[in-house]
Parts: sequence; structure tokens; C-alpha cells
Amino acid sequence: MAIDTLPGKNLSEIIDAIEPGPLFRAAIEEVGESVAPLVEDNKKYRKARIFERLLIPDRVIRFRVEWLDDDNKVRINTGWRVEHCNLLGPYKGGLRFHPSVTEDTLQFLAYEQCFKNALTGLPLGGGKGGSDFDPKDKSDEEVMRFCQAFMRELARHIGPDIDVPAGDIGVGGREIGYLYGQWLKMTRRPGGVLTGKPTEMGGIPGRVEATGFGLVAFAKAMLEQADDSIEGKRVMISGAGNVALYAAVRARQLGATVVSLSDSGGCLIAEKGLSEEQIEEIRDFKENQRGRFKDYDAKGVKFHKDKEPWGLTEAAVALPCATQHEIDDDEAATLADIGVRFVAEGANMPCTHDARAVFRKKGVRFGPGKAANAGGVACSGFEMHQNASHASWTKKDTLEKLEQLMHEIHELTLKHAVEANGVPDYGVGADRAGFTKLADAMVAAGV
Ligand code: NDP
Ligand code: 2IT
Repeated sequence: MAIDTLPGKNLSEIIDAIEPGPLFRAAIEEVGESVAPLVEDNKKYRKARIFERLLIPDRVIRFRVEWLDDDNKVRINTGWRVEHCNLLGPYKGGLRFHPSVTEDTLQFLAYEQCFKNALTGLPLGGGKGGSDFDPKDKSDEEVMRFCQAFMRELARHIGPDIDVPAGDIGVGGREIGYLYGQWLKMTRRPGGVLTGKPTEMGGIPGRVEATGFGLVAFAKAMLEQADDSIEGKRVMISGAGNVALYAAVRARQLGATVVSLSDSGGCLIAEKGLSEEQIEEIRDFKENQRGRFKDYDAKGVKFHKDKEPWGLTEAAVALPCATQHEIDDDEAATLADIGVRFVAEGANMPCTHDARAVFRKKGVRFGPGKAANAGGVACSGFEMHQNASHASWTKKDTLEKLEQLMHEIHELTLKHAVEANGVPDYGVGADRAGFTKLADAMVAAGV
């Protein structure tokens, strides 16, 4: 069904009309519920059909990526870049390399990114890209050849003022280095075309820490808003990648007890908390040795094969930092039962719609990824600024600015939140604050 046959129909009929995949549907239904009253009350938004127009990406680029493996065999993957909306600035968002990636995954991520980027107040549009390539079982040389092949096609679509990719699952400093190296060979144009670059190549100091540190700053603000403090709290974290590891570092720095981490093979539970030395050791194990938790052994730490941390110990704060839909309604109820009062999403959409409903019902404060994990892309915005102005930021500059910005995002989200069961619904707050910025820009830009 074409969306244009439905002017004036309700939001769910509009959503059905674009026939979204399951993840994209989950993301747009969530936003739809939050912003429906804003759209109802605003004649300009309805006349300009803002909600409908924001559902459809500006364009989706799909391409073949062909490369040679270490046995000189031809390998083929699919690559995508979803350029969702550039009303607020160049398309901006990460690249994900994971075998589970489909167009649906990237459409949901690109849509979410537009709202997140709007919340930062920086001139950033929204996009996302990636591939079904799995870097996990590949040699360094294979990863390099894949990244070079991926960039051979991507290069014609991106640029520092057009579309600026960065990292996400499976894309860290190593991959960004190879992608940027290939861009340089093809274009001779150093600068802000990618963010998360190695610091020797124009990357900003502090980008590695930014998402995890920003997440903990947001969680800290949520606790303070409730007249509480993160100090001394038991914090449960899932994932052991870029976001999770630096969330653990920062939570520990602020005096919290980090009781879990996980990878796709299982989870680590540290009943008495991970020491600072253990967190550093795990960071080296994961970042440099690319180790798996099943092979990690340390005092006071127990590995649970094929398990997620939810329910395996007690905590007051949960920071899901692995991937989408890792917490469903049953797991949300378990979290509430073991005493979790605060959930802040480090990953994008790790909690299902039903999980969020459970948190709302049980009065658990919930910080949505759009707001809580915006520190990563905000820091990417700083990197674009650094590159465009040929400047050199220090890590201190970055982390101070990040802290301030996360505080502002918390305030903005809170301002637009409604109350549910006596606690602020930050989910609604983030959707409404982001939507208002995008909608006002779309009205101003005309049709
Ligand atoms: P990484 O690739 O660095 O780490 C991902 C971690 O999550 C790994 O420990 C991985 O385990 C685990 N994981 C990934 N997929 C699955 C899965 N299907 N099942 C179980 N575990 C899984 O990614 P990031 O830390 O960068 O990203 C994590 C989340 O944070 C994503 O949702 C991403 O979109 C979001 N995010 C990232 C930002 C960034 O700046 N990097 C910014 C904002 C949000 P394993 O190694 O076993 O696969
Ligand atoms: O989901 C995200 O915000 C990211 N993966 C970071 C995007 C970016 O452009 O830094």
C-alpha cells in the first residue's frame, strides 16, 4: 500500500503502509506512541505530514562488497548506507559489521539516530550503515581487505559535509583506520569524513571513552534527579565492547560496584564487584587480545555459559550495552524483582516495547538509548569540529564538554518527559524533544 493513499489516517495505519521490518516497526511504533499527542495538537505538523515524511529515509544505498580471503577465495557481502535525514546537518551515524545485519536493522538504527542527534543540539543529521560481514573469525589482513572493498563503493556517497560514518558493533579503531586509509588513497582529502579515527590520524582524544562515559553521566543525572547517588550502587552491565567497557571504567571511577559484563558466549558475574585492575585487565583482554569470556579466569569472577546477567545477581542500576532487544518483558520483571530501580540504555533499543511497559508499571526509571548513549555521537560531532577547524583538542577538553552536554541532554529530556507512576518517563521525553526539533526544521524547510 502506498503511504500517499492514507492522508488523515491514524498512526498505526500510516506505519502499516510503509511495511517496515520488525526492528524498524518497533522503533517507529515507540516514537509514534510518544509523539501522537504532539502531532494531534499541531496543525502545521499535520498539514506538512511530518510524522509520515520522517518515516521514510532520504535514500537507502545498497551495494556488493567483494574481497579475497587469506586462501585467495572470492568472498561476497552486502553493504548499506541508510541516509535517513539531513535537515539538521550531514548524515551522521555508525557502521555496523555483524552477520545479523539486514536493511531492517540499519533502517531502525538510522531512524533512532536522527532523534538522538537532534538531542545533542549539534548540527548532525541521521544515518547508519554497515554490512553482514563478520569480523570475528577473520585475520587482520582479511578485515583490511574487506574494509578497503567496502570503502571503494562507500566513498562515492560520503564526505565531511555530506555523510560522516563512524563505528558501531564490529567497527572499532582498527576498522575505521583501514576505512580511512582507503578513503585517503582514493581522494587525497584528509579530514572529518569519518569519526572515531585513530588519534594519530585526526581522531579526537576521548572518543573511545565517550559513549560509556556519557552513559554513566546520564545514569548519574537520573539518580541525582531521584535524590540518590551512583556512588556505592551495584551496577549490572551487559556487553564487553566499546560502550560496556568504558561504562564499567567510569562507573567504578564514580564509586559504583560493577557486578557483570557479557559477550555473546555468556556472562561474567563478580559477586563482590570487579576491581579497577580487573576492569583494566578485561579491557586489554577484549580490546587487544580479542579474547572470549569463556577463556577468562580471575579471582572472584564466575563465567555463566550462554547466559545474560539479568537475574544472576542483585543490582540497583542496569546498563544494557550489547545489542537490540536483549531485555524482554520477563527479563524486565526479573530486573525489577532483584531491586533494579534505574535502567539506562548504552546499546540502541536493548529493551523491547513490552520491557519498557514493565519498567513504567513498576516505577523503574528508564533512560532510553537515544538520550543515554548520545555521548558517542556528540563526541563525533566534536571530532568533526576539530577536523574542520584544523584544531587539536585534549582529552580533558573532550571529557569536560561531554559531561556538560550529557547534563544538558538529561535536562532537555526531563523537560519533555511526562510522569508515569510517580517517576519521569524519559522515553517519551526523548522522543518528544527530538521530534520537535526535526519537525520544526521540516516545516521551516518547506515541501
Ligand atoms: P562492540 O562491537 O564494541 O561490542 C559489542 C558487544 O556486545 C560485544 O561484547 C558483543 O559480544 C556483544 N554483542 C553484540 N551483539 C550481540 C548479540 N547479538 N548477542 C549477544 N551479545 C552481543 O560494539 P559497541 O560497544 O560499539 O556497541 C554496543 C551497542 O552500543 C550497540 O547497540 C551500538 O549500536 C550501541 N552504541 C554504540 C556507540 C559507539 O560509539 N560505539 C554509540 C551509541 C550506541 P561478542 O563480541 O561476543 O559479539
Ligand atoms: O549509535 C551511535 O550513536 C553510534 N554508533 C555512534 C555514531 C557516531 O557517528 O559516532
